[in-house]
Amino acid sequence: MVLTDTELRSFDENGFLVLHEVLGSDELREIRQAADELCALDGDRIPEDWREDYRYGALVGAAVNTGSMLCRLEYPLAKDRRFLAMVANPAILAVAADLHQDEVVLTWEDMVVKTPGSGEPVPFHQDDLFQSRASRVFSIGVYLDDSTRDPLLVYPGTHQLGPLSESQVEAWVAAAKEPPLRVPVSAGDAIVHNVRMIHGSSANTSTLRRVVYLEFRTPDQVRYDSPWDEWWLERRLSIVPAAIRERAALGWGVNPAWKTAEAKTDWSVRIPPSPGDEVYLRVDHKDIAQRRQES
Ligand SMILES: O=C(O)CCC(=O)C(=O)O
Repeated sequence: MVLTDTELRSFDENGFLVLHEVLGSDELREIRQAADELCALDGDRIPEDWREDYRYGALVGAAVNTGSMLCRLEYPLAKDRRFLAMVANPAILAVAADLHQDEVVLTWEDMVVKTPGSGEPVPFHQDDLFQSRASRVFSIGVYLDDSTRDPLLVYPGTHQLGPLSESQVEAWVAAAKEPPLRVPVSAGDAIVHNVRMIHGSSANTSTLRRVVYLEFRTPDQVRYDSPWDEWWLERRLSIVPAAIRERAALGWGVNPAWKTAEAKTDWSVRIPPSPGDEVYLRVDHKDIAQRRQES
């Protein structure tokens, strides 16, 4: 275990946990460079088969896919091997394994880009797209930039309300007696959040803020409590082993602050083996719905 009992209890009670210095300075520099390069692409310079992954305008609401301000980059692992290597950061995998107490599989990856002056807030919400209904899901948001002036805003404990509709979230927030809690962090830190905790952020008027969100579930959660099936799971299972190999190939270590993560984790036990040799780095979330329609 890398998380203490106090941290585990706090996560259960509040629905979020701050992890400091998950990325060391070298890894942070590499990931930022990868993000800079991908964010700098626009128009015809974006390879054709990546275009649908570049999202503009706002993450939610009427301004989704409007204008030219990048707000989200989907499926980053296939676009730069450094993002893939980051998935195998020992701190990230050890925290995921501690919180699930089981094998883990990556079920979501994207980069939120809050461009300064874009004016688009992230309205309060629970993450409900493709969600598990009966079991706990969490996402690890790795910060590439300081969020001091544009932090994540959370309502601690609200994951305990269970799944809510958009209008129920809106009503709950309107009636809340306390303002949301600001959770500012530094570049290289991460915030784990229970996807049911009500969270959001204001319009970014300060500096660029990018966060890579990595959601982990267990293979059985995917099998028995998710919209996906064994076909999708098999492809997803190839990602973490590929990330471990990529990280070793790049020679990336662990930030000294998380040395125990490396020492205490026996990856061969916690990471289910990939069912085949093929590596799938862009396993679309919508594939299952499309395949069901086609069959
Ligand atoms: O990083 C943020 O401001 C929130 C992003 C978020 O909640 C989401 O992408 O669902």
